[in-house]
This record gives sequence, structure tokens and C-alpha cells, in this order.
Amino acid sequence: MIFVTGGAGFIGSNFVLDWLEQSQEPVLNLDALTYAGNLENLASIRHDPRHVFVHGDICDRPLVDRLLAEHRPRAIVHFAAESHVDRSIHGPGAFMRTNIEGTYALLEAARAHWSALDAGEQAAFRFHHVSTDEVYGSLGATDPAFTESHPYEPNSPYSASKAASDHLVRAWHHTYGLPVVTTNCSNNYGPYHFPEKLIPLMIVNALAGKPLPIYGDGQNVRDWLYVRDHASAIRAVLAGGRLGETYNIGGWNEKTNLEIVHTLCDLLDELCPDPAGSYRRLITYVKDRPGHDRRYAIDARKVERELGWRPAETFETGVRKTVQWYLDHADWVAHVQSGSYRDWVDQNYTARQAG
Ligand code: NAD
Ligand code: TDX
Repeated sequence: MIFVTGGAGFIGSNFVLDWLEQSQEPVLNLDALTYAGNLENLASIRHDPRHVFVHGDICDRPLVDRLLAEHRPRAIVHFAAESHVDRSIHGPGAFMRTNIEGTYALLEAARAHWSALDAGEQAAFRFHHVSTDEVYGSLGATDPAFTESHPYEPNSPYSASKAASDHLVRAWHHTYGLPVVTTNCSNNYGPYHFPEKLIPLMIVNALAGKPLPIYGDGQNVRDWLYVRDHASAIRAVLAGGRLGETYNIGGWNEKTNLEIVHTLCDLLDELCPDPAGSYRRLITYVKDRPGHDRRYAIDARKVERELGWRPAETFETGVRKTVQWYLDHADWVAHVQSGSYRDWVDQNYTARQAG
């Protein structure tokens, strides 16, 4: 069994679905179901006995200890986090608690669990920490892409909290020998992406005829990776990554935000024509995000060279699938927008309550 944290969020749920398609090995999924946690993402596996969902907090050490003792997972894959940069600017507290204190609590629980394993189990155990390229800070237009040895220069409360968590994971390896691997991935996109983030927000707003807010001049650059490709990279690193190492994961898809929004508008114009002309008419420039990082770019050669990982999707195929998914899942969008997705805990899922 593997133990996933944050498996009801965007990437975590895609990872759990991918894992159960690729493997028979069960998944224990601990998620606090914050606003970003949505059990509707896991509706297709709600009767699958290989998926054990636990509604609870990674900061709850007695709960995590009990789960580890009861299920004896061979690996922890740690997704749980507060993940939205804009929210971290308006209210950093939750980011410090979950991303830093939560990772600390999980590391300590993992260390106690791992220390009690026999030698063979200890050698096989992995703590896989899922992190972001934002810990490296911002690049200039002509700078080379981030390698794993790029200095940490986080600029937002979110990225600072993730950087802190990366450092904790590193220290638990060097000091206590906990067998860890960390992946730093670029911007993900795909199904079940909460519509506060750029790509799903633009799709959902366009379909509702609402403005498409572009921060600043729209020339900030991100590298984009289809979420199932992130899942396959995590599987590859979990299986073959070297202990104590970090691996950058990216799609070699640098795009300006304006390019992204133009692409989305053009795809929507093709797949669901705008009665008023083109969705591009909705583009609206708004005040910039404070401290907005200009450019992220990932050098993913290490994971490609050592583990043979490659993304399956190009940006063009992945973004088309994503737009089609949102067109086909108007119910999911409506439930997220109305807040009724939260009712899934009671109505559609047998959630074991924490405590
Ligand atoms: P998300 O916000 O969609 O999901 C986070 C999940 O964690 C939610 O299900 C939430 O309920 C859960 N959670 C939050 N606090 C918790 C707590 N205290 N205890 C238990 N569960 C808790 O985030 P995401 O976009 O899926 O990101 C997942 C991970 O990947 C994060 O660690 C993030 O930093 C990292 N990451 C994200 C991206 C991206 O583009 N979204 C890119 C690189 C790395
Ligand atoms: O309405 C918007 N308008 C806009 O111009 C939003 C929501 C965003 N933007 C810009 C800001 C960024 O330059 O688009 C870019 C992408 O923004 P987000 O979707 O908020 O992502 P970002 O800030 O790049 O962070 C994401 O990628 C790295 C995830 O949210 C993080 O969790 C991950 O670590």
C-alpha cells in the first residue's frame, strides 16, 4: 500500500486515479477536504476497495501515527498543501501551517514509522515530497532554465512555505537517514483543476461570458505540464529515483500567460463557438499580482536521463483534452461554483472520519 496525502486535490486525485489504473497496489488517501479538496474528483473509484479515503489533517500527528501503524504503507507521497499563490498573498497563515508544520508533522510520523520497520522494509521505504519550481524564484528572459542545483530564492508566501518544506525533507534525510526523494514540478493543467488557477479560470469564465483577467502585461512565462504526465513522473521517481535527490519535472512548454489565454479562446471558439464573436473579446488587463514572478522554466534533463521519463502529451494535445474535459463536465464546474461539491462527503462517499 502507498499512503497519499492531499489525494482529493487537483494533482493528488489525478495521481490516485492514474495509480489505480497502472497498478493493483492499494492507496490510503488522507485529505483534510479544504476548499480545494473535492471527493467528486474520485467518484469513479468510490466503490474500489483498493482506495481507502480518510478525512483528516496531516498536522494531526496521532491520526497519522495510527494510519501508519494500521496500514504499514511502503511509501508516502506527500501532495497535501495550500497551493494558490494569490491566496497566500491575502492570507499566508494556512500556508505556514499546512505546508511547513504539516510537512514537519508528517516527516516525524514517517521517521517513527520507518525506524520501527525491519531492515528489508526500511530499505524499500520512500518518502516522496511533491514540490514546485516556484522555490527557485524568478528567471530573466534569457536565463537558462532551472536545474536542480539552482539556488532557492522563493518570492511569495506560498513558494517560501514550499521551500521551507523542501528544506525540512532534505534535513530529515541528512540528519536521520529518512529515505526521501523530492520532485519540483512546473505548472500543471488538466481535469479537476480548481477554477481559481489560470487555465480553468479562463475556460470557466469564457463559457460564462465573464472577463478573462490578465495580471499586468500578460508577458509572465510559465512552463506547463499535463497533470497525468506529472503523475507518471512521480511514479518513475518513486520507483527509481536516488535517495536524497531532487528531480525537476517539466514539459519544455514555456508560454506567456497571454499566449495561454489566446490558445484557450481559440480552442473554445472551435469547440463551443462564442455567440458574440470570439472569446478573445473578454480579455481584460487587471492590476498585477504583488511580487509576480516573471518567468519559470524547468530543465528536466536529469529525470529524463536517469529514469527515462518523458511527457506523453504535447501542450497542444494536453490543452485540447483539458478544454474538452471542461466542456464535458459542466456538472463538476457547477458543483464547484455552487459549493455543493462539499456535500459529496456525506452523500456519495463512505468517508472515515478522523479522530
Ligand atoms: P490543491 O490545492 O488542488 O490540493 C491540495 C489538497 O491538499 C486538497 O485536497 C486539500 O484538501 C488537501 N489539504 C490541504 N491542507 C491539508 C491538510 N492540512 N491536511 C490534509 N490535506 C490537506 O493542490 P494541487 O495543485 O493539487 O497541488 C498538490 C501539490 O503539488 C502541492 O504540494 C503543490 O505545492 C504541488 N505542486 C502543484 C503544482 C500545480 O501546478 N498545481 C505544481 C507543482 C507542484
Ligand atoms: O486570473 C489570473 N490571471 C493571471 O494573469 C490568474 C489566476 C493567474 N494569472 C497569471 C499569474 C501567473 O503568472 O497566470 C499565471 C499562472 O497563475 P496560477 O494559475 O495562479 O499559477 P502560479 O502562480 O504560476 O502557480 C501554480 O504553479 C506552480 C500553482 O498554483 C502552484 O501551486 C504551483 O506550485
